[in-house]
Amino acid sequence: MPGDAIYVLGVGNLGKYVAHSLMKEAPGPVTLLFHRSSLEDQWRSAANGIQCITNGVPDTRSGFRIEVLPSSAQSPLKCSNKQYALDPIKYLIVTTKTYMTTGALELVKDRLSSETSILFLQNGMGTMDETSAKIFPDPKARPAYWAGICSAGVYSTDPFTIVHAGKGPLLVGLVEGPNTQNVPTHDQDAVLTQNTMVQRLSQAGVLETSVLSSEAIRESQLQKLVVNAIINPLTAIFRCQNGQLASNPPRLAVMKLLLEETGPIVKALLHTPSDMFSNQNLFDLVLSVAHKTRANTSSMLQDVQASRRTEIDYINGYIAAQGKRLAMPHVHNSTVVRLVKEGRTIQDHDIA
Ligand code: KPL
Repeated sequence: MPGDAIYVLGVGNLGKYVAHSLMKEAPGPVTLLFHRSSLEDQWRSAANGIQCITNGVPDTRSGFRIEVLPSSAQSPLKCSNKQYALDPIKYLIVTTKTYMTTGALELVKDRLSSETSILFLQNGMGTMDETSAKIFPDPKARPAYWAGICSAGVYSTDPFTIVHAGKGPLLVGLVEGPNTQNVPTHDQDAVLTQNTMVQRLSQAGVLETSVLSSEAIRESQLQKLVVNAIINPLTAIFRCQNGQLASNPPRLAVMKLLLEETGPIVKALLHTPSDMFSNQNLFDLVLSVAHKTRANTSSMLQDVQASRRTEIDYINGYIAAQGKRLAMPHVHNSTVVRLVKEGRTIQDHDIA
C-alpha cells in the first residue's frame, strides 16, 4: 500500500532515529527522501541500512525505500523504486534543519495536498508559518500540520549510524489550521485510528509517543523554545557544555537576564493563559534541562564548532521577531542572534 508509506525528509540524528524505530517496530513502508545527492553514496557505503546503537548493542535495519530528490523542482528524480516515485505523499515527517525546510519541501510540493499530514520534528519555531507562506499560500490546499517534540538523546557517529544515548518521549499534536476542523484533536483513540502515521509512531514503542491536544502541544513547543533560547546560544557564546552554564554565577546571571526578556514574549504567544509560563517556572525548567543534559554539547555549539549554519534564526531570531511584532522588549534576544552569527565568545571575566 504505497499510499500509507511514511516519508522521512531529512536524515539527521532525529530523522535516522525515527526511521529506524519505525522500521524496527511498526511494520509498513518507510521512504527516506534524500535532499542532498551526496547522501546516496553514503547510503551505499552504509550497506543500505540505518544502524542504531543502544547500550552498546548495534541494531541495523534495512528495507527502506530511497528517493534522491532532484536538486531543483525541474530536474529528474532518482529512486530505488520508480513505481512509487511520483506517488502522492500522505504522511511526511520533516526532520531537516529548520533553515532547509521550505527549500526541501519545494522539491516534493506537487505530491502534497490537503490530504497530507506533515509532522514537523525540529528545534525552534517558525517553519510552519514559512511553509504556509512560501509553499502553500492557498489555505485550502494546505496539508494538516502536526508538531512533534522528541526528547530522546541521539547523536550520529557516521552518516547512517546513531547512538541512542538517552530515553525521552516523542510528543505529537495536531496544530490548529484550515484543514484540521474535522480531525478530533482531543480524542487520542480517534486520532490513533484515523492517522496511520501517528498510529505507527505509537506502535514503535521505543519512541514512547504521546498524542497531545493542539493546546498542549503548543505549550510544549513554547516551553522547548524557551529551553533552546537560553541553553543553545549561551553554550555557544561561552563555549561550554550544558551543565557548565548553571554551575557558574556570571553565566547564571546572563541566563536569568535572557529569560526575563524571553518569558513574557513566549507567554504572550500562548492561545490560553497558563501558570506554567511564569518566569520562575520557566527558569526552573531551563535549569532542570541544563542539569539533566549537563554532559551534552548543545546542538548549537556543535554547529558552531563544525562551522555549520546554526538554527538561531528559528530560536532567538523567532523570539526577537515576535517581541518586535508585539512591541515587547527583545534587545537581549537580538544581541545573542548577532553574537552567535558573528561567532563571538564571551569570557566569564567580561561579565563579572
Ligand atoms: O535540545 C537541545 C539542543 O541541544 O538542541 C538541548 C535540550 C539544549 C540539549 O542539548
